[in-house]
Amino acid sequence: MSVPSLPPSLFLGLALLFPGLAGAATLSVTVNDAAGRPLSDAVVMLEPASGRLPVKPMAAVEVGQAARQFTPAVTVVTVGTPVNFPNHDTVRHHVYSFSPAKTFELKLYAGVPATPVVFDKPGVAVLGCNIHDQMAAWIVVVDTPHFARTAAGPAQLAGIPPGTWRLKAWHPALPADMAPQATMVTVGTDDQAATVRLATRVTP
Ligand SMILES: [Cu+2]
Repeated sequence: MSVPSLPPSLFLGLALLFPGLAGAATLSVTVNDAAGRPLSDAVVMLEPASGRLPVKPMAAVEVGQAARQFTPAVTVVTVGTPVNFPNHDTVRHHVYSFSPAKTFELKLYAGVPATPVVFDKPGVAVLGCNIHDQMAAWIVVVDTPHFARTAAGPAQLAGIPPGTWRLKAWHPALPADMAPQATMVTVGTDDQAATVRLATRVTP
């Protein structure tokens, strides 16, 4: 018995299942410091040149405290995301942010605060602890579904439709309260790479 060949209509059906992927490209973004060295923990995002794309709040995001440090130090969330701040230490912490992106205070507490903090505006919230001056963390709130971060290699922004985009990049080494730095990029149908140099603080 011979194997029947697939009807052409099946192939058409498979193509229609993924219309959003047709022609979408991956943009690899390297973020360098002022001296041209690549930065890890940089946050990159793509916004449309005009208008905005719908975003969904993320679920189950945590910025914990352990060994008197925030963990992780840098967190990226979409607008509207609730964030929990569980304290895993035996000492109490007093977590706050005075940043315009989100001003809040979780007064001296142990364990898990009863309600999460909702990050409802785009921007960067700088976190501190009133008790432990060395504790610092950053929550980057993005108003786009296209975001990524650098690690050992470039940040990978996948599934980007062709067009002109505003590429924004941010890193904790930028001067305090400096907004993400923007540049325009044109994305085609092929994968491509971009490099952003940030005016980071000079480190000795
Ligand atoms: Cu503390």
